[in-house]
Order: sequence, then C-alpha cells, then structure tokens
Amino acid sequence: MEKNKRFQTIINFINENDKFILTAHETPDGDAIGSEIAAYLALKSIGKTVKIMNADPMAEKYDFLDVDKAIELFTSDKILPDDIHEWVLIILDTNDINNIGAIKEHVLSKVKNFFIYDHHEGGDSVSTANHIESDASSTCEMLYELFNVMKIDMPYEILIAIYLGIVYDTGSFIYPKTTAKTFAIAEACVSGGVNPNFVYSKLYESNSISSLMLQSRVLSTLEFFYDKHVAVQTMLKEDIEESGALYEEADSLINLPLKSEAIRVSVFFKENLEGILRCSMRSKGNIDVSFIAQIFNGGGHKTAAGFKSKYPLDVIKRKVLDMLNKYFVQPEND
Ligand SMILES: [Mn+2]
Repeated sequence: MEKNKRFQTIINFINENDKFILTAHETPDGDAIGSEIAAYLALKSIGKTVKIMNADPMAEKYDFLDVDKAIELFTSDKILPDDIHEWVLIILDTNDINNIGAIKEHVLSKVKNFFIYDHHEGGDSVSTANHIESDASSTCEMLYELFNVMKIDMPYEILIAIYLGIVYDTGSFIYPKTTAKTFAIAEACVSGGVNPNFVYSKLYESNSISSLMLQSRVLSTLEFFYDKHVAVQTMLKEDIEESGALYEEADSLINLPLKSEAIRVSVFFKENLEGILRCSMRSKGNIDVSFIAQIFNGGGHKTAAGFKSKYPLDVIKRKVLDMLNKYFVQPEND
C-alpha cells in the first residue's frame, strides 16, 4: 500500500500519456544509459511509443545494452516528430534541467509535459511533477522497484541494463548508498540470467588503447595540495586530441587518487573538444564537495559533484582550492 503510493505520481504520468521521449544527463554514464534502456523496454512492453534522445554520445562500452539501437544523439538539425506537442519527456538520473544539454532548449520546450525521475540530492526546488529519492543507490534501482510495483515483466534485457546501472553507480556495491535493497535487486537480476563477470568485463575491461594513453597523460598532471589530502588532475583539449580517446573515456580517472589513503578530495578539471571546462569533485568521509558545485551552478551529491566553469583553468582552480580550505587548514598557534 505504502509502496504503491510512493510511486503513484510517476505511475499516473505513465498511464496518462502514450508517447515518451527519454533523456538523461550530459555525458551519460552507466546509470543514465542503463535507466534509459530499462525504461525504454519497459514502456514499450506496455504499448507505449518511446524514443531515447541524448545531447551527448555514449561510450562504446554501453552499445551492447542498446539492442534496438534506440538511443539517438540529439543534434540541432535533428527532426522531431510532427506531433511533438503530444509527446512527454522523462528526465532520468538528473534533477537539473540545465544538465540535459541541447534537449532542454530543443525538446523540453516543445513537449506537452515532463517528469523527473532521479536519485540525486538538491532536487528540492524542482517544481514540476517529479520523483526523487536521494537515498537510492541509482536511478536503475528506483526503476526496478517501479516496474515491480507496476507488475511489468522484466526480461533479461531489462535486468542487465538495471544491473549495469547499479554496479556503475555503487562502484560495484561499495559506495555509501549501497543497501540490502540494492543487493536484493542485484540478486533478482542475477537470478534472471545476468552474469556479473560479463557486466564487469563490459564496464571495466573494455577500454580502448587510446583511453589508456589518455589516462597516462592525465595522471602525469597530478598535483597535491593541503598536505597531500587533495589531489588535482587536469585534462586539456590536446590530451584528448593527441591520445585519440573520447572525452567520456576520462570519466573514471577522477577515482584513481582516492585509492590512496591520504587523499580526501579528488578534483578533476577537464576540457572538452569545444574548449568547455568542467570541474568534477569526489570526496571521502565527511567532506562535502557539493556546496562548491552549487556555488558555481552545478550539482551532485555530498561526495560526488561537478560544474561547468566560466572561468579559465588557473582562476577556477584557485577558487576551488580556496573553498576546500575549511576542511584542511588548522588554526595556527605559533
Ligand atoms: Mn545515477
């Protein structure tokens, strides 16, 4: 009863509409892609018309999930359905409409309505219909529960998408929001035929040689601050060009410094091929990096947040490091 009530707004939204466009955040990760595929297959199975449109390309390692080749890259010359005003948009894995790239301007503005389904913090101010559970491990975990309540049959193709999203967003079941429920859903996925080693291999053993070259370049930029408690890495446009890797292949490099015990915060400045500079931050323990992201109009969780910088690298680097000051600088007594 209580469980059904919990999902009632999204269930109503699904029941009241027929044509759905699904999207997720920019540089879509494993949970974003897994959510899109799982939701696409589930909505189609109950007779809905469904499209997936993303503002950014996805990493090739996720191709195997998209058996229908349903994920479309949105570009400004993209032709939308003539009856676009009869479609609705579901935004997955972000509660910030500024985080869906060109979809905001070109699709969100034209559809009949939209719904946010997400597990990030900071969505309290979202005024539209939405369903946000900031204690959920992943959007995929929330989708599994939703489809379960809706009694939607979940075949292997849905389960593997959900499992991949959960593995990705929990760092293979170790991040703080990993719960008994997360394991129970993972168990259901494995019981339904998902092979954990296969998913691991797809996620973590499928990188290109170019991405290894990019990793070597980025790691060589490593700098330490605050008595080696803060690590900073930098990737410039030429690192992408000269290694031949894709921008999104740098995604996981921010996690490397945190494997060292002393490092409490890992900061990664990355420039894309258009020269746009993004700052990503990860932290351990009680250090909150989301407040920094919010100051610069970004978003995320306490231990994982980021924003797009309008300042040049040297300026934003100084600003971010200064804001971390409160965690690391002891009052001087001498
Ligand atoms: Mn997620």
